[in-house]
Amino acid sequence: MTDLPECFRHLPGWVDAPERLFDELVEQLDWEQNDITIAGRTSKTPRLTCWMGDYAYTYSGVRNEPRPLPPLLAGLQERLIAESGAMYNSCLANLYRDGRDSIGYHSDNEPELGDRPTIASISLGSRRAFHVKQLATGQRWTLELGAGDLLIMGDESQSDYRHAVPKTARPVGPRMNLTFRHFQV
Ligand SMILES: O=C(O)CCC(=O)C(=O)O
Repeated sequence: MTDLPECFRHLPGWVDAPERLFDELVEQLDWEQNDITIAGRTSKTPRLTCWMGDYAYTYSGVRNEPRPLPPLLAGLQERLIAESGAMYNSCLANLYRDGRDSIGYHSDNEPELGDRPTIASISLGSRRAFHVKQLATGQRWTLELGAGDLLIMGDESQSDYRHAVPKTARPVGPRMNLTFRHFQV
């Protein structure tokens, strides 16, 4: 397997006590399951989500009203700003309840994120495969993201690549992902 493109930086085990953070966030966040409309077809998102920050966020035809960022995540956001040198003011949390939950190939390229956004993505809970595809060549990479891992996606990661967490038939427990973003209005 060739190394990931440089605009994806994987830092395994970056979060201290990831199990405790997972348990606290499962309890504390206001999880919801949205309807999404893609190509005129409406269905339930195959995962639970919680959008936090100061601004509403519209993607896949859904307007997400923001919840406040809990103190637990505000501290983490400060550490991520120091680690990556990028700004963050919002967080999208995803909860994959089991292997049937997933996110299809996409990029985080909403206009409010600006050109060449840097996204800091933290994984908690069960290990899952993370797929990356280069648009120009179709080349693909697979990365295993485990509890406490940080993935920083910067530079051309959102313009030239797509990423996904596919469904798996393997018996897996719940996984949470926190993607910190800088929302500009
Ligand atoms: O769960 C992940 O690792 C990725 C989540 C993601 O791609 C997103 O929220 O846009």
